[in-house]
Amino acid sequence: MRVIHAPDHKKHRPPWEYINNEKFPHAEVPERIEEIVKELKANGLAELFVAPTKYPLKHILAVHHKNYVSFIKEKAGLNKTEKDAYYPSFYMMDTYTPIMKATYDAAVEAVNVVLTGADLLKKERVVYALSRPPGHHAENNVLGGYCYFNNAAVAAEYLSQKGKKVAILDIDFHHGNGTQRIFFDRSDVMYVSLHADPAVRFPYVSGFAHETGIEKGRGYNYNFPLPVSTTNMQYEKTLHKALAVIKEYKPDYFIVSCGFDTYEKDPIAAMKLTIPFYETIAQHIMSLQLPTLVVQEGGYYVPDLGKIAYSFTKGLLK
Ligand code: Q9C
Ligand code: ZN
Repeated sequence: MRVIHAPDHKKHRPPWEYINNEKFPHAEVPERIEEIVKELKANGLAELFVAPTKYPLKHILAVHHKNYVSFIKEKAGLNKTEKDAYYPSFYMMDTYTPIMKATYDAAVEAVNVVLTGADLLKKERVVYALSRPPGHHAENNVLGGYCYFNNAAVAAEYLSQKGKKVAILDIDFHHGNGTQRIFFDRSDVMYVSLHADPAVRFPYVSGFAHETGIEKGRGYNYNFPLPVSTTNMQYEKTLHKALAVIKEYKPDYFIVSCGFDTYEKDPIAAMKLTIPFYETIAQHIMSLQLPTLVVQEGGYYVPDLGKIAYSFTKGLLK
């Protein structure tokens, strides 16, 4: 196992999110990742850490429209200090996802983190990519939900070359509308997601069970919306169903969009999963015995993020 981590994300610090005109301190802070790093290292896993290598922009452009990519770069460049925040008027789905001076570089680096992880799957059975900012809400030309470039989607596109099949399991609290949309018409990348019912939770507009794919992608998209206050036991039952679907697909690679906002104390979510249960989730994931790339998505209760990630990691290492 390897853990990929890089420092550039720290300068990307969105100050506020606006929810119905009201201003809230932003949940997606740099300390999220640093807490995970601290705890994994404190538990003797420091030697697993590697820095990312740099990849050409073409891998991002394979998933995102070129005008969208240059929009983020250009607007980031307009900010004078690291505290300036640009709330875009185009290419956006919400008022939660400002472009900061460091956003473009951080988002590019997050992609480098996951691509480095993808390449390491040649010799590792599992890699944990500590990507930040997160990615699964970002569509081809839409940012939102704290996401700019869709890290998991770029990795999936990269790994799906040469006729390989990739399955993405999304266990973030929120539906990954971006990832779903990017692969909705494709059969070589399957998207399977467990998330809070979108009728009542972000992103509201997608994640319903009837969304099963279009054209060639029909039958390769699976949504498992869950009650907002889902417990370990309910979650595990649905996880079994999701993993059975993936097993039957027989993918060459397995990507896990891994959010820890399903945790019982998460400040922006409401599920009831407990710290030891993340080890169980990871064990179920590893039971598929596939080359597995874990991509960090959400998770906002900073004081316990390290413990959650360590619990999850123990399951990956079993
Ligand atoms: N009151 C990720 O976990 N905020 N993004 C909703 C509703 C948006 C979460 C606020 C949540 C986005 C990657
Ligand atoms: Zn989330």
